[in-house]
Amino acid sequence: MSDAPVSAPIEVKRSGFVAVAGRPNAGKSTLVNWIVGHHVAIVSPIAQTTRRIVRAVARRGDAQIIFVDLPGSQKPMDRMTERMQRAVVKSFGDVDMVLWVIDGLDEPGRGEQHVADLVFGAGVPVIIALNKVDKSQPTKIAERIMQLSELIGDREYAALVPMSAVTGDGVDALLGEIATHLPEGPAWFGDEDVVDMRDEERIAEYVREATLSHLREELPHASAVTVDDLFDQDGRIHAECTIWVERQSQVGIVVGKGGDTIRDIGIAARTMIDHQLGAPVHLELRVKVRKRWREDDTWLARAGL
Ligand SMILES: Nc1nc2c(ncn2[C@@H]2O[C@H](COP(=O)(O)OP(=O)(O)O)[C@@H](O)[C@H]2O)c(=O)[nH]1
Ligand SMILES: [Mg+2]
Repeated sequence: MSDAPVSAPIEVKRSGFVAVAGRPNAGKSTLVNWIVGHHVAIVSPIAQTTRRIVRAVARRGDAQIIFVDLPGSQKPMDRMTERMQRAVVKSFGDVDMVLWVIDGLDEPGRGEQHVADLVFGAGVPVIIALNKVDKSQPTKIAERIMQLSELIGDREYAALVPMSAVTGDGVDALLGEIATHLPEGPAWFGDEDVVDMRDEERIAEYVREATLSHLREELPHASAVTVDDLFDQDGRIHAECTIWVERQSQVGIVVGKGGDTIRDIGIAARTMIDHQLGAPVHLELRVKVRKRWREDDTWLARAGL
């Protein structure tokens, strides 16, 4: 046995909930995944990938940071997005800080102004992450910062950090800023906790991500995933899920020729679930039609959306 002193874990002295806000596609979920080092939040190039709020726990020195990954902030277009936006605004009331993620590749316009009004209305410190600098030139980044400061006006923010959620550039500096601006507080989660979400929700999310990566056009928006049955069978997760679509014609697209597409979705989802939940999974997928589910409050509530 070695005599080397075992360093005691650093005690948590500061902690807090940080709302990760921004427009759809800014890279919020990618950033949260990078920071916690796990694929806790699903990601895709399609706007509105994030429908469920994910809480992910990270540690930086004596600070415990709980990221609240939110759906993108935008004008609602149906009952579902309206419910999502309500949940986003409500979340702002329960956090210690807002991390405003901005897509540095987009010229900030009215959508970003809408988000600015929301984040500065939260009444907590705001930290700005100017994302996607891996795809941007330094002069372009400087120009973006100028445009943003114009948009922000005399509203105060705690820090602005250019970064990339894909390469990790600037993420360390960003974490430093977040930790510095957190209030004193206890650890809300254990050190081994990474994600605060039920297995059922996580499985639904992974199936949804697999679905998104195999479907195009209007289908990603028209589809949703629910877990109908979930139990443990001799150390194996048994999950039965439904992929919901809005029209009969969409069933065929999800199923694919000879069942090809749904089989590929199943394989992708199973790999992800095995890996992230740390147990082999037996996954059964089916496709069902529910007309106008995006407008059906009762159904949305039952589906957890
Ligand atoms: N080049 C580049 N792409 C990024 C970066 N961060 C996110 N993306 C991409 O942007 C898209 C949206 O990311 P996502 O995390 O789902 O955005 P969210 O809607 O804000 O959660 C995905 O295709 C990501 O791969 C980044 O730093 N650089
Ligand atoms: Mg997201």
